[in-house]
Amino acid sequence: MNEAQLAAVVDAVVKELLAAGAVAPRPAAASLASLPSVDATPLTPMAMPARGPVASTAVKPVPPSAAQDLVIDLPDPATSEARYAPGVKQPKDPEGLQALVAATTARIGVGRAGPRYTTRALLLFQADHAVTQDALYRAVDQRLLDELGLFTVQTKVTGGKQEYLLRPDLGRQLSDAAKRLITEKCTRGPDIQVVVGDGLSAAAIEANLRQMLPVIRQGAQAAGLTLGTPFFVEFCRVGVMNDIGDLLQPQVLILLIGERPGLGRAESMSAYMAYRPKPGDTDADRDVICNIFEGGGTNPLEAGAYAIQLAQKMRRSQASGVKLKLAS
Ligand code: B12
Repeated sequence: MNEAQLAAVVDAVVKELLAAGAVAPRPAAASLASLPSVDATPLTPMAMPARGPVASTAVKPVPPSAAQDLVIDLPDPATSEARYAPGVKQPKDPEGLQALVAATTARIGVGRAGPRYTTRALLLFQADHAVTQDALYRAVDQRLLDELGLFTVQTKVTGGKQEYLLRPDLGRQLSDAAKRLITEKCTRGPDIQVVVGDGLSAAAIEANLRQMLPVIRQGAQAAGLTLGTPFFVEFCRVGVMNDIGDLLQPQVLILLIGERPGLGRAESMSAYMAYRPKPGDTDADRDVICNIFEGGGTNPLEAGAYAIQLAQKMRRSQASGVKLKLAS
């Protein structure tokens, strides 16, 4: 197919789209410079060379056509208004659909274009996925750790986040250097030991730690409990509690850790807790206060107070996890 034939096909498709109302024609007077740059991607990549400097070298310009009069200008799909607007065209029960969509954060009623997602639904998915990836792959802000006086140790993960994701077993063990530093800096046998771990979301730690840690500190003080020196574990999994318990012998260990982010929700932190954790313990020996975040989850201030209550309960019952349930 030569360029003229290609341009003819493009023109035919564009005319069909315009006739069907699937895209809006650009006002005749508008210049190319007035195009909103990112959102207004021309529909036909084949027509693009005519607009850029590349055209003069590689590909001959496509003659002026209906394709060049197009503007596809989608509003930001991530605003809450757009996010919860049903995408189904001509629903049988619009109010019912609106109520369903408003009742859940799940992606329902997103509509479709033929057998595919609409561009709006796809862009929203990609935007939310980007938030997730960002929270997962980046490190917790060092300034926050400094501000809260936390020193950092690492697990046996040495190959960055990629290895962390592929080898959960390494994230459950402290490195030898970490063991030495913890032994050197921390007091043994406190009533409560707080540890912070990046886990699966740096954003979760950044969003909640500044609020929750002081409440735990104050709560422990008010309850007359000794608090060990808190520290930060990079590349951390929940199972690292066993190694820390073995080293420091706290009565109760509280691990504040970033939860696996959901699409578009990355600020959720958990407090995993255990009574006298030791090698060989499993999740059946632990409890978790989950979904700690402001605006819909467990508020970090309340979570801090609750963690202290739970710690006292564990100390009284000398148990955690399933054993604590059975004891109470
Ligand atoms: C991933 C996940 C799982 C995975 C864990 C596998 C893995 N290797 O990652 C699977 C599918 C096995 C799982 C199972 C269960 N889970 Co789960 N899980 C989650 C989820 C989605 C993310 C957890 C996370 O990000 N952890 C942080 C990362 C860094 O930790 P990790 O070291 O990589 O993984 C450990 C933890 O995830 C831990 N874990 C996972 N679930 C639970 C539940 C409890 C009670 C405990 C103590 C530990 C624990 O197990 C992993 C291995 O040690 C959370 C949702 C949330 N909002 O947190 C629910 C969540 C923690 N799970 C929950 C529950 C109830 C369970 C089960 C008890 C369900 C059941 N009835 O069988 C089991 C218990 C499993 C166990 N480990 O003993 C609840 C806890 C509610 C509560 N407050 O007690 C949550 C909050 C989901 C919810 N909203 O209901 N879970």
